[in-house]
Amino acid sequence: MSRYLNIAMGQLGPVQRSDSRRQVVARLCDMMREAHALGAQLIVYPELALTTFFPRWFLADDADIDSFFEREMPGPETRPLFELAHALGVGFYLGYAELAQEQGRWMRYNTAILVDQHAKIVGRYRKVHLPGHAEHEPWRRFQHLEKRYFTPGSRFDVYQAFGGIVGMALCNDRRWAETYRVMGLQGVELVMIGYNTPVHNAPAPQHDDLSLFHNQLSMQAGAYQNGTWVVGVAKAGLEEGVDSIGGSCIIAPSGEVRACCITKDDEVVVARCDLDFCAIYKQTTFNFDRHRRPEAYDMIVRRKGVALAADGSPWHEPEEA
Ligand code: CDV
Repeated sequence: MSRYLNIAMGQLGPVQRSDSRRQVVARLCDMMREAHALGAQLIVYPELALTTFFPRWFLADDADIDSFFEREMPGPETRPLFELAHALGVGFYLGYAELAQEQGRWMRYNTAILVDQHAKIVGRYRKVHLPGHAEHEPWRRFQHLEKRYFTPGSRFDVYQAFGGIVGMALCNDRRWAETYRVMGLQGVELVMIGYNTPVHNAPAPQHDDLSLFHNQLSMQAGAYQNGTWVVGVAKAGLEEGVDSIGGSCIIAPSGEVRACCITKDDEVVVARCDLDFCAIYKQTTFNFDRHRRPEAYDMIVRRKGVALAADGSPWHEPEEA
C-alpha cells in the first residue's frame, strides 16, 4: 500500500526590511502556483517568512518590534495566500511572528501554522528552542535576539492531515533529538521545519564552514531515528547584509535526501513522498514499543544541563531509597 503526498519546498530568497508584506505574499503565491503546476498538494515555507529576520537587530521600541508581528491570521495582507490555497487545493506550512492575546496580555511567539487544502488552519506550533541571547551584545557582527523577542512554546503536537500524521518545528528545533522523538512517539510521518540560519555563528565561528553539513546531519538523523519524512525549508541568501544558508531538503525515513534546492533564491522543488515508507522503520529498527527503554532515560526530562561535581567529575545523583 502507498500513501503518496507530493510535497513542495517553497524556499525563499532574502526578504529585506523595506519589502512589504504584500510583496512577500505575492512571492509566496507565485511559488504556490508553481508548486500546484508541478502537482504538489502541500507547500512548506520558511520560518519568519513574511518579513526579514528581525532578531538580528536590537530594537528598543515596542512599536518597531511589533511591526514585524501578525495580530491575526489570515490578516488583510496574508488573506490572498489563503484564497489561493483554497482555489488551488494546496495546503501550506508558514512561519511567522505571532502576537497573541492571552489573559489580557500580548505575547510574542515564533510560530508556524499548518493550513489544509480547504485553507483551514489545522495546526499551530510555537517554537520551543529559541536560540541566541536576550541582551544586546555589540561584539557580534549581528545580533540573534530570539530570546528577547519571543516567549518559548511548550508543545510538539501532531495532527491528522494530508493523509498522515504530521508535525511542525522551527529552525533551531531541528538540531535537538528531543524535537523529533516527542513527535515520533506520537507516530509522526512528516515533520515540517522552516529555518533562517546565518552562515556565520558568532559564538562558534569555527563552525561556519560546517553550517550546511550540520543542517542536513540534524534532519537526516531525526528522520531515520524516528522513521519519518522531514522537510526543511530555508530563507536563504544575503538579507540585510547577513548571508544565510539555503540547503532546503526533503529527507526520507531512511535518512536519505530525496530532493534539495540548489539556489539561495526563491525556488520550488517538489518530491513525491510515500507516507507508508515510514512503516518499515517504525516496525523494525525503530519499533519503539519493542526496543525503547524509557526506564533508562528518565534523566532526559529531569535534568536540563550537564551536571558535574566541583572537581569536574561526573556527579551521581543519590540512589532513591
Ligand atoms: N533561526 C534560528 O533558530 N537559527 C539558529 C541559528 C542561530 C544557529 C539555527 O539553529 O539555525
